Amino acid sequence: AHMERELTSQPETWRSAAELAAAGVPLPGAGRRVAVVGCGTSWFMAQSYAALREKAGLGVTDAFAASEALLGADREYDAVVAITRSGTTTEVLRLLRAVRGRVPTVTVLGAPGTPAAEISDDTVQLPFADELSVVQTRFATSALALLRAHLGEDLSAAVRDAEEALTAPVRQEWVDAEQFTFLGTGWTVGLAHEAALKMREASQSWTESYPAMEYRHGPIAIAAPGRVTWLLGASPDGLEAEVMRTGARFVHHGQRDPLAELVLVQRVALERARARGLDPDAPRSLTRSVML
Ligand code: F1P
Repeated sequence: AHMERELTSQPETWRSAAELAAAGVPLPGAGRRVAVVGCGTSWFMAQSYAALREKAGLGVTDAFAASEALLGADREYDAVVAITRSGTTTEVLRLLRAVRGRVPTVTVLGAPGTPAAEISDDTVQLPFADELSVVQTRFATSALALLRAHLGEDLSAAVRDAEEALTAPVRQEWVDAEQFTFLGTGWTVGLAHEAALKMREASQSWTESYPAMEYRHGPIAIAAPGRVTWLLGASPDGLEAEVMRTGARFVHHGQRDPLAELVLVQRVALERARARGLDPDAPRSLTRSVML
């Protein structure tokens, strides 16, 4: 019941995240070149933040999987921001040790007192969003909510939409669907990857995810009746018609904040786990923190 309880608390934890951002947090300001890193869910949140920070005009922002970060000596970043719920993920620690002292500021978004926090110059803690579950929900979304608020966004509509997403119907055709492909553009590409990961982790579902326009360059070949193509965020011209021609179901709630739409997908993942007799709190082959 951890995952269900934690995902249900998201409107509240996003509100806390917005308050924390308003109170002031040590995150890189305008004009600084930033590399944002993480693993799994945290990497996807890094991708969303990178797209938002660049769009907000704050400066070059690149997201990397911690294991594949291109942070060689000839890459001049002013700051590294690592997102990590556990603060113990092997690849994140390796990366932080490698850049410490070379990159001027290393900031960790995560729990206090962890190995990652010890290697950092600054830590931004989200104690109200900590989790017991293996599968991340509120920590990740609250971290992104905090980052959005720090970029100056008003999150009140997103919080309202999240409340609505917690009571919206989970359609039986989503619970029964054979396959899902999640799509996004700009900052919602990271959310699409996260939506797909949630469904795999919690419910062993076959899911894929792509930038929306990339989907047309090959992946659409598997779209078919009984399968779902689910778009988060803005809809590119012509995409819906193209998906409809395949017979796949197209899902797009254009009025809802995309981060709140992710809450609905988390609920679909939970329902699919239940329908398959799986315990979403004991996902196959996963641990709360991945360490070598
Ligand atoms: C990142 C992560 C999660 C994943 C799994 C293992 O952890 O890869 O995204 O769902 O639970 O850990 P962290 O560095 O944010 O603690």
